[in-house]
Amino acid sequence: MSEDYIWLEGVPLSRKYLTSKYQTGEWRNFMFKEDDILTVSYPKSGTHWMIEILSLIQNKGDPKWVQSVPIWDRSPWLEARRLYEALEAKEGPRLITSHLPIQLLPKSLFTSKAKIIHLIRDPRDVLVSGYFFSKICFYFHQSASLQAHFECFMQGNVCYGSWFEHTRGWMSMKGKENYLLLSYEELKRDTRSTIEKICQFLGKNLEPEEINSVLKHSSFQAMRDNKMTNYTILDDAYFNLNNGPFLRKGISGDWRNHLTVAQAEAFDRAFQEKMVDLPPELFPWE
Ligand code: PPS
Repeated sequence: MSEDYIWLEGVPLSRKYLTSKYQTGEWRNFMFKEDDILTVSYPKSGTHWMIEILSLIQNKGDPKWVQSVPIWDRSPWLEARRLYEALEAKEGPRLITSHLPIQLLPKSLFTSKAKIIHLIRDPRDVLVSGYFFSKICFYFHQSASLQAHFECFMQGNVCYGSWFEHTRGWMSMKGKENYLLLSYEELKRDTRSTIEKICQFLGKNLEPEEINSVLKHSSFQAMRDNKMTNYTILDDAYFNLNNGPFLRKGISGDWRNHLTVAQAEAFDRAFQEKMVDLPPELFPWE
């Protein structure tokens, strides 16, 4: 597995995704601007859903942009070399994405007023989603079994490192006015209210019918059908979509269909141990 990753400050990152000089963390020279909107998330937390929503909010619900420009060009990942170069040339307000843990972000983020949306998801669903993702994405190490993936995940030996550390790190921003913490679960449970919360955070006023359009075009089915979002336009060097679609199930609680009782219990113990000092209401799942 180790050949799939480079380790930066103890965090495993995909060698293939970063490529050449970015393996030393070149993106840390990036200059954030006041009107940037950064989505940060541990992989498989609903990042693409958030980007689709933000892309639609930026256009007051008009789907033209999401239907004509690939999602990775609309909100480039900071740590992906090709996308980083495109980012620097972009006019504001820029949408930017990152799966990096907080300590690997550029210093300029913390002195700017750029808005940060931190999206979290039940880590058991993240784990299961990541296991299936590793079968279709060449950037991620593919474990031989769910049990093997479970062990790697619990040890933080997966792309972007420990979910626990990643989540704690970004949550340390809580209370800052340019930081919004959201969960996949609340987005699922009450999508409209969560979209309204995002609009309020961004200072965007959308009419009810514009919100309806955001809802419609960011639905699971709409995103699955949108070739600018579902990765079907990329060549086979990145994904093997014969092993499954990029948008897999889009539900909360799928871990119940995959984790054994022993795995679920081991997970609960680890969660208690590592997150015990944080208020339970930050984690809105059962
Ligand atoms: S990535 O590749 O790490 O950036 O993945 P990420 O986008 O963070 O997360 C992928 C999971 O989000 C689900 N998804 C959605 N769920 C509900 N509604 C919408 N619109 C939606 N869009 C993406 C996607 O299906 C992945 O979850 P799983 O559980 O694998 O289905």
